[in-house]
Amino acid sequence: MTKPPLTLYLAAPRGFCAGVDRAIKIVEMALEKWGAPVYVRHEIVHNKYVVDGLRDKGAVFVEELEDCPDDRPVIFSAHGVPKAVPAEAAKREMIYVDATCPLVSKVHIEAARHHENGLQMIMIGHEGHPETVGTMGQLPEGEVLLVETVEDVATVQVRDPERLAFVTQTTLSVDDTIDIVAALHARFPKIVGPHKEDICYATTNRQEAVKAMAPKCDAMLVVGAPNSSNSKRLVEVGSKAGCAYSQLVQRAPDIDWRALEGIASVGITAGASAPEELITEVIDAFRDRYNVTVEMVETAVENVEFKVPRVLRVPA
Ligand code: 0CJ
Ligand code: F3S
Repeated sequence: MTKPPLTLYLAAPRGFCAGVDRAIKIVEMALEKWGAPVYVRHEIVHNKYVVDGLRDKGAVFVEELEDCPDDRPVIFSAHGVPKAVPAEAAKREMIYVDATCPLVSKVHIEAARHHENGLQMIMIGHEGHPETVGTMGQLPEGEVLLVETVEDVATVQVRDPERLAFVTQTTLSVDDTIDIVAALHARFPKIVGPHKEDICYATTNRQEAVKAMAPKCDAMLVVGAPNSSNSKRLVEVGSKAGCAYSQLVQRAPDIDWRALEGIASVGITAGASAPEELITEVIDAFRDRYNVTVEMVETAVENVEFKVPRVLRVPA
């Protein structure tokens, strides 16, 4: 039987960012240095395949520090943790390694600096997301107000409109955030903050590639997990940029082949926490069913790398 032709557009950049790469390396190197079990507070990155692979090597994933014993090392996930978490680990004299992405730590430092200058903080982020919880948890309760939408900006109750600063989650939609920042500046002309927002290079680049790719595609698949903020944003960006069928898939078996009937082109990308193996698995599933021609849609070249913490670079 002859297979139907299909153009497969592959976004670049896609998949792992420097912070995810570093966080996974931290767990692997900790296992080498200290042996199993090494505890990890929260999924190191939001990907089941990555987490399962590390669990097989001896990592134990827990949600809270209180679920860890005192005498085993613990690693904090790439998304960051409230200040109380390392403080508690230190109090319990635990060995801990912070795998918070350096670009998230940078936001933590900014928030602390504004607070020291007496400014009340507004965070643009998603309620309950670990990065938002971690960044808000850098400052005392009530010092960081959360806004998720332009509508929230209209109703947020601040202490003093003249003494405000803002930070953002690193994985937001670039376009939605422009509107929220504009609303903040309009309501609070004195508010201080980053030049634009705190969205990281990886989030920005993956959204740009999707914008370039989406208008060419009959359908778009984003390889990523349902709890991955940056992956979900790529699905939204795909729909908004003109690809009506834009879907998140964790792995090849999730592809809804019936929904793809009659298509001639598919765009594929992946969130920052999705390993390339899973992208290859999805591409191979298309090759099984179609006569595939692959075309790259490259909008940026990345060469960012982050060092692992010193404790893992020196011999035991
Ligand atoms: O929060 C981060 C520093 C991004 C980590 C990588 O992506 P992921 O999917 O684990 O996390 P998000 O839900 O934040 O996108
Ligand atoms: Fe860091 Fe951005 Fe990746 S904040 S973990 S480089 S998605």
